[in-house]
Amino acid sequence: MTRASFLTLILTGSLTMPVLADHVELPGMSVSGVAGEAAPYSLPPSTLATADSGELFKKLPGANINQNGPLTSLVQYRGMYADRVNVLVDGLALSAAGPNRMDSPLGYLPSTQLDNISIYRGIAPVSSGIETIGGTVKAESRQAEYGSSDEVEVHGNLNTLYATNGNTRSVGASTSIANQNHRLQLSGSVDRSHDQEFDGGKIRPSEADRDTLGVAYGFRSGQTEYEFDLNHLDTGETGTPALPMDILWIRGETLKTGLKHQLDNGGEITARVHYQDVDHRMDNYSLRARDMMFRYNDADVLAKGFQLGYSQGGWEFGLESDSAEHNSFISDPTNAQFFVNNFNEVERDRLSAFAEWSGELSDKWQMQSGLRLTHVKTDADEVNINNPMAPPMMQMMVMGLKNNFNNADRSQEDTLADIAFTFTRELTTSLDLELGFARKERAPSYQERYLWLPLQATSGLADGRTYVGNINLDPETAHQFEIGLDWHHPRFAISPRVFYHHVDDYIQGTAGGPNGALVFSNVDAKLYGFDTNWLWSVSDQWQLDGTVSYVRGKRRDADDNLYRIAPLTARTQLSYIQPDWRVAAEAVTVARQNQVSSFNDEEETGGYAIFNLSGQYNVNQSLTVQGGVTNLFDRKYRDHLGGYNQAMGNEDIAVGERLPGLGRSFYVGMNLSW
Ligand SMILES: [Cu+2]
Repeated sequence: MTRASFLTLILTGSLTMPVLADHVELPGMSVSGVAGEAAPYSLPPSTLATADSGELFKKLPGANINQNGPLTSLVQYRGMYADRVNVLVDGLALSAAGPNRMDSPLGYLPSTQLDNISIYRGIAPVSSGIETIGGTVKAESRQAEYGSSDEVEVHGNLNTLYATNGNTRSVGASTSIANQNHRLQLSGSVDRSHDQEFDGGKIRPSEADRDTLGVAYGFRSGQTEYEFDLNHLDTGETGTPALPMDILWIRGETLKTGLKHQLDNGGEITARVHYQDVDHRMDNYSLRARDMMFRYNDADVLAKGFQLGYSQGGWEFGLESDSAEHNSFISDPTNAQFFVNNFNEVERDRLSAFAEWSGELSDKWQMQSGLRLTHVKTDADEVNINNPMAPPMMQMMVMGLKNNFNNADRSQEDTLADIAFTFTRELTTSLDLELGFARKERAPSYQERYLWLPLQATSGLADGRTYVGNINLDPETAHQFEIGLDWHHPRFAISPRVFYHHVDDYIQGTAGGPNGALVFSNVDAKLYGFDTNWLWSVSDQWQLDGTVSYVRGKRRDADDNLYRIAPLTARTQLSYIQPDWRVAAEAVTVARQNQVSSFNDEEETGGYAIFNLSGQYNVNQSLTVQGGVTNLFDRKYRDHLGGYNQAMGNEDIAVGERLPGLGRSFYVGMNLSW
């Protein structure tokens, strides 16, 4: 048993078996030959208090969430977020229809359908994806398994959640028929909630509405397996108070199909194609008080790609390609003359190949090493605007921007080279050392390059500033260094990591754009910090566990901090565990964040602590009931990553004020499987 599965087992022990039965076996795990934690690292499923899978991601070391709305969780890992983190949902790097990532990757996977969420701690292997400068996160939905014989088996799962805050109602269900050769699964989910509350009023708009539907089919015979997956997402009216508009809908399909074939020489061949087609409409007046102007924005994405892979022994090779085409068109329902081509047929195509090796250098040292080369090609069509109501000076400025953009050479190509080395050395039977070095690159996003008119279409930055793009941006290049320990005893485990990222050509807004806008520019930055998880089995029934995460992000070429960096955060949980039930009390303690970005006019936030209680009871083999309370003392706090209110007409929160965190919420749920 590896060390991570040991951690997992004692954390989940109550669900299936008495706790100590597992870690009495401990000495066995040190000779399993796998030093270090399992990668990627995940936590066992815990009680669900919201419909948002991001809540579970936050429990991982170094992990946090930039929250722009109840279903718009953007992953932050060690201070890097949005386009910098490679988030895979069931293995796929999803493209976003929304130019502000209202359809964030985790928004495609409701918590009632989530099987697990994991992170490659530290340096993500090059095999984990294209553009992994900020790491790779994997979120996986529940999948039906094959049967064990020709006999047809029927299985299923029903997951429900009710939470008082926002009157949240969520259901996720799946059912499958399978034998040893076929598996067919149907799944669906429904999420509904009203405006969320805090001590002092309501966060408006923060209602949510989302349905999903999925069908998955698998066939295996001999050494070949074939898979087909089709998922439909239908997000309805959902608030995003940190952004200038709210979601009216996000609708579309993601399809993927693939083959896996084991060769007689021990190798494995994989092939996969995917297709994603998502439409999105947002506006600035249906869910919030109207601004001076009515605005619609219709956006869409059409993405497709393929992956080919070959692995044998410790070697893995891959060739993959994807392309995404984005549109965003702004109109005015009260003025048929008005329109803006915000993004017109913007394309971002990637072609990438990698080779990776992992294995033992000696009986003490292990290594994983890889090289990935990527070619990124971006382009955009000409834009137009018609705004007859604008003052003449404004018209002139806008015409100048339009003509500059249309006359520019908008086709750009970047070549990225990623190199990663991680070494693990066994120091003693209970202590391993981990070292990592990498060079990782990211090409500019389409917003950073092709946002031609000062707007807030910034992949979800949500700082309230308008930005303009810069066609000639260079890719970001990070040199990453990491050192860590994995210390594991029968009753105690801790895995601290220290990291330093030296980023050249880091892309952020700098002053100097038209009309006070920030211009996306290449600057120099560094990010450093530490994070750890830890676990202490105090007795057979009592267990303490937690994480501590710290990151500092600074400019190197100017005296400023990076924007929207998570403050020092510790999560500490005390559990009382019995074979059939467990209860836990969790403290989330967050320090003040006074290292803020002056370029973004970022406001400081104060420190706070919130307390959560949870409980789980296994009624029998197939039914688990759960419940709890989050923010027990109804503490009013401001999440530093929560963004600023941009919705007018809420007497409880002023425009420009940092959005409050959620107030107290009681929740109950159950998980039934058959
Ligand atoms: Cu949107």
